[in-house]
Amino acid sequence: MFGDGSFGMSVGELETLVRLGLLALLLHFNNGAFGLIKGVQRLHGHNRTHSVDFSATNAALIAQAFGMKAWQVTDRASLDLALDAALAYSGPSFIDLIVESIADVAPPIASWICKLGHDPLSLEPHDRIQVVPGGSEADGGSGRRLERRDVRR
Ligand SMILES: Cc1ncc(C[n+]2csc(CCOP(=O)(O)OP(=O)(O)O)c2C)c(N)n1
Repeated sequence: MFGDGSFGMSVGELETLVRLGLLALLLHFNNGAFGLIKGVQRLHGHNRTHSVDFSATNAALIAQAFGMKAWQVTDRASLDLALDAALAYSGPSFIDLIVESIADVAPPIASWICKLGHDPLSLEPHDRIQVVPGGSEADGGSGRRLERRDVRR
Protein backbone atom coordinates (compact mmCIF):
# COMPACT_ATOMS: atom_id res chain seq x y z
CA MET A 1 0.00 0.00 0.00
CA PHE A 2 1.46 3.33 -0.99
CA GLY A 3 0.57 6.79 -2.28
CA ASP A 4 1.09 8.29 -5.71
CA GLY A 5 3.90 10.53 -4.45
CA SER A 6 5.78 7.51 -3.11
CA PHE A 7 5.04 5.66 -6.36
CA GLY A 8 6.73 8.44 -8.33
CA MET A 9 9.86 8.05 -6.20
CA SER A 10 10.10 4.27 -6.55
CA VAL A 11 8.35 3.31 -9.80
CA GLY A 12 11.46 1.53 -11.11
CA GLU A 13 10.91 -1.22 -8.53
CA LEU A 14 8.02 -2.52 -10.65
CA GLU A 15 10.63 -3.89 -13.08
CA THR A 16 12.15 -5.92 -10.22
CA LEU A 17 8.77 -7.42 -9.30
CA VAL A 18 8.12 -8.43 -12.92
CA ARG A 19 11.63 -9.76 -13.62
CA LEU A 20 11.56 -11.93 -10.49
CA GLY A 21 7.90 -12.88 -10.99
CA LEU A 22 7.11 -12.03 -7.37
CA LEU A 23 3.64 -12.70 -5.99
CA ALA A 24 2.75 -9.21 -4.83
CA LEU A 25 -0.45 -7.19 -4.94
CA LEU A 26 0.24 -3.46 -4.92
CA LEU A 27 -2.48 -1.05 -3.79
CA HIS A 28 -1.79 2.45 -5.09
CA PHE A 29 -3.73 5.28 -3.40
CA ASN A 30 -3.96 7.89 -6.14
CA ASN A 31 -5.03 11.16 -4.48
CA GLY A 32 -3.15 13.53 -6.78
CA ALA A 33 -1.02 14.91 -3.98
CA PHE A 34 1.82 14.57 -1.51
CA GLY A 35 -1.03 14.31 1.01
CA LEU A 36 0.94 14.20 4.25
CA ILE A 37 3.13 17.12 3.21
CA LYS A 38 0.02 19.02 2.08
CA GLY A 39 -1.53 18.47 5.51
CA VAL A 40 1.57 19.77 7.27
CA GLN A 41 1.61 22.82 5.00
CA ARG A 42 -2.05 23.54 5.73
CA LEU A 43 -1.48 23.20 9.46
CA HIS A 44 1.60 25.37 9.71
CA GLY A 45 1.18 27.65 6.70
CA HIS A 46 -2.21 29.26 7.32
CA ASN A 47 -3.92 26.82 4.94
CA ARG A 48 -1.65 27.71 2.02
CA THR A 49 -0.05 24.89 0.03
CA HIS A 50 2.80 24.83 -2.44
CA SER A 51 4.09 22.22 -4.93
CA VAL A 52 2.10 19.33 -3.45
CA ASP A 53 -0.62 18.74 -6.10
CA PHE A 54 -0.10 16.55 -9.19
CA SER A 55 -1.93 16.34 -12.48
CA ALA A 56 -3.87 13.08 -12.97
CA THR A 57 -1.69 10.12 -13.90
CA ASN A 58 -2.97 6.73 -15.02
CA ALA A 59 -0.74 4.56 -12.84
CA ALA A 60 -2.47 1.36 -14.02
CA LEU A 61 -1.17 2.03 -17.54
CA ILE A 62 2.32 2.57 -16.14
CA ALA A 63 2.17 -0.76 -14.27
CA GLN A 64 0.94 -2.49 -17.44
CA ALA A 65 3.86 -1.01 -19.37
CA PHE A 66 6.17 -2.76 -16.88
CA GLY A 67 4.34 -6.03 -17.63
CA MET A 68 2.09 -6.21 -14.57
CA LYS A 69 -1.62 -6.99 -14.51
CA ALA A 70 -3.24 -3.75 -13.46
CA TRP A 71 -6.67 -2.22 -12.88
CA GLN A 72 -7.85 1.30 -12.16
CA VAL A 73 -10.85 1.61 -9.83
CA THR A 74 -13.00 4.55 -8.81
CA ASP A 75 -15.80 2.85 -6.86
CA ARG A 76 -16.45 0.05 -4.41
CA ALA A 77 -17.98 -2.39 -6.93
CA SER A 78 -15.03 -2.20 -9.33
CA LEU A 79 -12.64 -2.50 -6.36
CA ASP A 80 -14.24 -5.82 -5.39
CA LEU A 81 -13.89 -7.09 -8.99
CA ALA A 82 -10.29 -5.93 -9.26
CA LEU A 83 -9.35 -7.51 -5.90
CA ASP A 84 -10.88 -10.84 -6.95
CA ALA A 85 -9.01 -10.79 -10.27
CA ALA A 86 -5.72 -9.68 -8.70
CA LEU A 87 -5.84 -12.33 -5.96
CA ALA A 88 -6.55 -15.01 -8.58
CA TYR A 89 -3.55 -13.97 -10.69
CA SER A 90 -0.27 -15.83 -10.21
CA GLY A 91 2.07 -12.89 -10.73
CA PRO A 92 2.60 -9.29 -9.61
CA SER A 93 -0.51 -7.15 -9.87
CA PHE A 94 -1.42 -3.54 -9.28
CA ILE A 95 -4.64 -1.73 -8.37
CA ASP A 96 -4.78 2.02 -8.93
CA LEU A 97 -7.37 3.41 -6.48
CA ILE A 98 -8.63 6.88 -7.32
CA VAL A 99 -9.28 8.44 -3.91
CA GLU A 100 -9.96 11.78 -2.27
CA SER A 101 -7.00 13.49 -0.64
CA ILE A 102 -7.49 13.34 3.13
CA ALA A 103 -5.44 16.52 3.40
CA ASP A 104 -8.43 18.28 1.79
CA VAL A 105 -10.72 16.92 4.51
CA ALA A 106 -8.69 17.10 7.72
CA PRO A 107 -5.09 16.96 8.94
CA PRO A 108 -3.95 13.42 8.03
CA ILE A 109 -2.72 12.45 11.52
CA ALA A 110 -5.40 11.67 14.13
CA SER A 111 -3.37 13.11 17.02
CA TRP A 112 -3.09 16.44 15.15
CA ILE A 113 -6.88 16.57 14.89
CA CYS A 114 -7.19 15.80 18.63
CA LYS A 115 -4.65 18.46 19.54
CA LEU A 116 -6.70 21.04 17.72
CA GLY A 117 -9.85 20.20 19.63
CA HIS A 118 -11.71 17.65 17.47
CA ASP A 119 -12.45 13.97 17.81
CA PRO A 120 -11.23 12.24 14.60
CA LEU A 121 -13.71 9.38 15.12
CA SER A 122 -16.65 11.78 15.04
CA LEU A 123 -15.86 13.07 11.54
CA GLU A 124 -18.55 12.52 8.93
CA PRO A 125 -17.84 12.29 5.17
CA HIS A 126 -19.47 15.70 4.60
CA ASP A 127 -17.34 17.45 7.24
CA ARG A 128 -14.35 19.53 6.32
CA ILE A 129 -11.86 20.60 8.96
CA GLN A 130 -9.60 23.31 7.72
CA VAL A 131 -6.93 25.47 9.17
CA VAL A 132 -8.19 29.02 8.96
CA PRO A 133 -5.96 32.06 8.51
CA GLY A 134 -5.52 34.52 11.35
CA GLY A 135 -4.93 33.88 15.02
CA SER A 136 -7.41 34.26 17.83
CA GLU A 137 -7.49 34.09 21.60
CA ALA A 138 -8.71 30.50 21.31
CA ASP A 139 -5.56 29.31 19.57
CA GLY A 140 -3.13 31.62 21.31
CA GLY A 141 -2.68 33.64 18.13
CA SER A 142 -1.06 30.80 16.20
CA GLY A 143 -3.63 30.74 13.38
CA ARG A 144 -3.85 26.96 13.70
CA ARG A 145 -7.46 26.89 14.81
CA LEU A 146 -9.56 24.28 13.03
CA GLU A 147 -12.99 25.09 11.73
CA ARG A 148 -15.63 22.49 11.07
CA ARG A 149 -17.69 23.09 7.94
CA ASP A 150 -20.64 21.22 6.52
CA VAL A 151 -19.91 21.21 2.78
CA ARG A 152 -23.51 20.19 1.93
CA ARG A 153 -24.57 23.78 2.53
C1 LIG B 1 12.43 9.23 -0.26
C2 LIG B 1 11.52 10.18 0.52
N1 LIG B 1 11.38 11.46 0.09
C3 LIG B 1 10.58 12.31 0.76
C4 LIG B 1 9.89 11.89 1.86
C5 LIG B 1 9.02 12.87 2.64
N2 LIG B 1 7.61 12.53 2.54
C6 LIG B 1 6.95 11.96 3.60
S1 LIG B 1 5.34 11.71 3.28
C7 LIG B 1 5.51 12.38 1.73
C8 LIG B 1 4.31 12.49 0.84
C9 LIG B 1 3.85 11.13 0.40
O1 LIG B 1 2.81 11.32 -0.56
P1 LIG B 1 2.01 10.09 -1.10
O2 LIG B 1 2.92 8.93 -1.30
O3 LIG B 1 1.24 10.56 -2.31
O4 LIG B 1 1.04 9.69 0.09
P2 LIG B 1 -0.14 10.55 0.78
O5 LIG B 1 0.51 11.31 1.89
O6 LIG B 1 -0.78 11.42 -0.27
O7 LIG B 1 -1.07 9.46 1.27
C10 LIG B 1 6.82 12.78 1.48
C11 LIG B 1 7.28 13.45 0.21
C12 LIG B 1 10.05 10.55 2.26
N3 LIG B 1 9.40 10.05 3.32
N4 LIG B 1 10.87 9.70 1.58
